[in-house]
Amino acid sequence: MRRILVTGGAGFIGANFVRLVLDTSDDRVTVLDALTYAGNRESVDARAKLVVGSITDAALVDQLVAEADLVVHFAAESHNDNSLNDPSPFITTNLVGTYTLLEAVRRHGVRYHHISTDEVYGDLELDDPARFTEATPYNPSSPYSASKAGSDLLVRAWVRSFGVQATISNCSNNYGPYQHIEKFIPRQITNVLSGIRPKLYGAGANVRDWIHVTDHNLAVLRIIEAGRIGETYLIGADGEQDNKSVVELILTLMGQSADAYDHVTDRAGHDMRYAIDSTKLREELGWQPSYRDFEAGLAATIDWYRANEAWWRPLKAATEAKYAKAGQ
Ligand code: NAD
Ligand code: TDX
Repeated sequence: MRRILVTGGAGFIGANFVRLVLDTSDDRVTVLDALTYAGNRESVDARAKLVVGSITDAALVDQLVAEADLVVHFAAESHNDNSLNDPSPFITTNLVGTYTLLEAVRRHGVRYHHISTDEVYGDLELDDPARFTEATPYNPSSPYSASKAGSDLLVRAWVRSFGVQATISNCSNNYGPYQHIEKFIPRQITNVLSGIRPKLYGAGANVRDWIHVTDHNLAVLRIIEAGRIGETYLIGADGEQDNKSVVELILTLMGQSADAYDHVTDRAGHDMRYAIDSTKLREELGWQPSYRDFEAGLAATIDWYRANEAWWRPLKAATEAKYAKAGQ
């Protein structure tokens, strides 16, 4: 039995992680989450203890880390579009928040796992045969990805300079239940369920490397179990799809005409393509994705949003109003 502190456990990936841990172990979980616009109390499994507070609150973080055997750090400002409108909370939460956690795990000698993104590597051309590996140089494009890149570098420095017992994972785009409806896939599903046409940025040629959230979290558990301290592991499931194909598939699965969507203003600085080579994770730690059929995973995700309208409906009007202001 471990005592795990999960930051950001009321958000999309963290909430799924908490469920997975509680379903598959006798570990005890405390969630530290500020319940920003992206956090939802109802996403937190009732078997976990929820502490509402910020990862930038050094006194609170110190107390919670002192009571933990392991910290898994998901909390972040996570949406690129928001970081273009106002970078400030991205700097505070993603950089100062990570720093605050690192200082606490350093003081208390607690094992730490850092959740990050493939966006730290910048983007690839559509026809580039290369994929991101652990050796790819950092080259972030947006305030969001720059703040995540900075947080990763803080972790590496705290390992090297202070001997903090940490691992890092950089994962590709996740989909699945409990994802905030500002994000691409749930935005389009809930648009269709609301009688709104899906919105595709620009031509929709941009490629994302999709992975089911459960596969991401199983990889994180495997890295915590067997990953080498100080190492970075890339997590990806060979799921490259262009945005236009994803919108068309959502519409088809939901019984609509595949072309019933609108092209809207493109994102500033929009990364063209992300692609992960997860050979290190697969060969060193024996991880493999269990969701290999994107269409089936997407259909199950659509079913989840249909069945859980009470969870997302209160967010819909405000989320769309924010996009409308940006012409998106
Ligand atoms: P999310 O926005 O759904 O959830 C973030 C959670 O963090 C929310 O519950 C929010 O309330 C909480 N939070 C924000 N600021 C906080 C603060 N100062 N103190 C405490 N809690 C705070 O994000 P997500 O999609 O679940 O992403 C989780 C992590 O995974 C992030 O670190 C993100 O960078 C990373 N990641 C996400 C993806 C993806 O596709 N969503 C892919 C790779 C990596
Ligand atoms: O309405 C939309 N229409 C659209 O075409 C939205 C919201 C997005 N898009 C495009 C932009 C991207 O090319 O879809 C793609 C996916 O967009 P997001 O869901 O905003 O994800 P992305 O910017 O790729 O970042 C995601 O993956 C990496 C997460 O939000 C990050 O937290 C993670 O680090």
